[in-house]
Amino acid sequence: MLIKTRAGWEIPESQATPEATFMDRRRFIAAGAGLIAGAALPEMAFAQGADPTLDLYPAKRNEAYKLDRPVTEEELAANYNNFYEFGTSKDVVASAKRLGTRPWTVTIDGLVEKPFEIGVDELIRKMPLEERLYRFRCVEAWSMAVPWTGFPLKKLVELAKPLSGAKYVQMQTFMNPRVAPGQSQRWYPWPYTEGLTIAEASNELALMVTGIYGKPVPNQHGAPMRLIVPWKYGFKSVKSINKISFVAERPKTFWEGLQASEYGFWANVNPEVSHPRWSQASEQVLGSRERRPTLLFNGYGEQVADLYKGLEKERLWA
Ligand SMILES: Nc1nc2c(c(=O)[nH]1)N[C@H]1C(S)=C(S)[C@@H](COP(=O)(O)O)O[C@H]1N2
Ligand SMILES: [Mo]
Repeated sequence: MLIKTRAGWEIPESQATPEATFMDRRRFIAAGAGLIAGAALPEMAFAQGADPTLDLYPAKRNEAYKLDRPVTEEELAANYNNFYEFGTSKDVVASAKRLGTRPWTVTIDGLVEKPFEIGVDELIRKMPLEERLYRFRCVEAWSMAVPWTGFPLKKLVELAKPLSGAKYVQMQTFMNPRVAPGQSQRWYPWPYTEGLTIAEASNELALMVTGIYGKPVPNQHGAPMRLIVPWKYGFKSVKSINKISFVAERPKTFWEGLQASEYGFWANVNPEVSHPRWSQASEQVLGSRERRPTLLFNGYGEQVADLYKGLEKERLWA
């Protein structure tokens, strides 16, 4: 039994400025109208055996990726999550356990030589897994630093063999309101989708994540496979992906569909560009009383700034 007390680093409710704030108001209105669904869902427990890829962990760490701060404690990162499919609180561990992550089929389609489906374990075994220490910055102005295990998204792009007309990669989360109560809340544009340009997806930093802290990634962090793009705000790093589509037009993302004025397509981290409702100049480091200055591109400018040359007219920051 976890006793809930507020840790020193937790942001008091009065100061919290989460992505959900404006939605809470809408939900309140909907609740009043009796529209809330999903509250009476049967508890569905999925008996899951050992992860079929367990033997691949821990993967060898790639020492090229260094941190400027301590690694966040595993317990903290694992219990402070955003996964709206399972509710808007940070406490989704129990709820996310309902998601069955095996068997898990990933569909690769759109403008590719030949669309295909592949089981996630077969895909993971085809790919070169490595561990990387990355900083992570949520648009809500908290941050962490964790060891992810995964493979460069670039390798998956190569496997998919996109046609020349493909300009963007769209990644989509599973859709199953029976296990994910949040998906019964119809004012959200489910399923959760995110997108990158092919150039961004082919950047060395874009990591398809299958593990964290030297183990397969647990459900609340986006099992069995999620994206991590550490130079962008956290909402770009879509969880529990089951479909990857190569497309010609810029895909509309979940957060754009919800509130385009606050959450755009590019969403690169920039301390000088405030969110409409709060400053992005500094961040609350999980597990510490410290606020740190936020870095341009979350400190990854050297690797990614070139991607945005010639795009200065775009709204590159969230
Ligand atoms: N499918 C899905 N992916 C998601 C989210 C979500 O609600 N659903 N939240 C995003 C946000 S806002 C953040 S900050 C990160 C949080 O990742 P973590 O819980 O593993 O730290 O996941 C991102 N990916
Ligand atoms: Mo976030």
